[in-house]
Amino acid sequence: MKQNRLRIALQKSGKLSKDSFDLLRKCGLSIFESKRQLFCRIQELPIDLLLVRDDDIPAFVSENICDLGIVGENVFKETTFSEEKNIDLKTILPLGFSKCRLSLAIPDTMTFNSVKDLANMKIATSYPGILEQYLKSKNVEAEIVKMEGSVEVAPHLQISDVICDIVSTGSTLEANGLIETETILKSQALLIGRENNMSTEKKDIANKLIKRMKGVISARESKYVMLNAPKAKLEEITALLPGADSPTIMQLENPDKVAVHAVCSEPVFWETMEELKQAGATAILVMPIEKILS
Ligand code: PRT
Ligand code: ZN
Repeated sequence: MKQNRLRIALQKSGKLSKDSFDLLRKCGLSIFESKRQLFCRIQELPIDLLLVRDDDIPAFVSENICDLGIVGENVFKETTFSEEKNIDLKTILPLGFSKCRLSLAIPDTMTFNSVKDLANMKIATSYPGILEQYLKSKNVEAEIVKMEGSVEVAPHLQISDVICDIVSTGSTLEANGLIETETILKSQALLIGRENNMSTEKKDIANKLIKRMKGVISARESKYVMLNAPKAKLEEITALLPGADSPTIMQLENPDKVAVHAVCSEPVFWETMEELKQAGATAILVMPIEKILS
């Protein structure tokens, strides 16, 4: 009988790949990558990975070639805005990596007060669907020039007046004499799937994987904190622990002191540790958590 294996589309090589592979590895999947390989069979669960260009991932999922995919929100939104037919895609889980933004940027010689100043200008972008929606929402009419890449050189070549492109650190814009003015979309990697149903077998595998992914994502931010506290200061100290549900309190040999152990679901900064110390806590340990299943 043909095995009902779940197929996931991933970017083969690029800014999404490493974190996508790392996430799946942390979910217990062994992945052996090879440069020429397009297909990767997972041993631990009935899952196959299809390694492709990121732009093809929404279509692979909507056309039922794959059941799930990991893609940037920018590419996902562009597909859903620009496809004529109603494509059957949904976001299952934001994954919190490959963060970037889609922004408007102008030459540093140009003055800019508001997006209204872009009326009748030429805007170069690889994201015409998202840009069109944005301009419509602002009641601005401008000419969109579609480019596949190297958008940042468009104003130099007089292809456009301004651009709308992906920004991460901002160094590409700066190197090309451009200034970021408006953020149109904040993006991160998404796990996507179809609206319509999968077979029960596939759904079970997908749900198992999604639960593990959620566990990895919440563990990423969470820390296990251990400290000793004077009993008299216990309330003040536990109130300082960020996102701690119900700490474990244990009596120490010294009758005036207790040990406090807690899972903090929000980042524990140096400032928090300094405040804990000031409140009387000692031996403060902050440890990473690998997995959480709740
Ligand atoms: O070959 P393939 O088609 O699969 O890959 P690709 O070259 O189209 O995409 P890739 O790997 O560059 O990016 C994949 C996804 O990563 C994007 O769709 C975004 O969701 C996300 N991402 C995160 C980024 C960036 N950061 C990023 N900095 N995508 C692109 N960039 C580019 C941007 O286009 C610009 O040229 O980096 C430059 C800006 O970076 P800074 O740091 O100079 O601002
Ligand atoms: Zn691409």
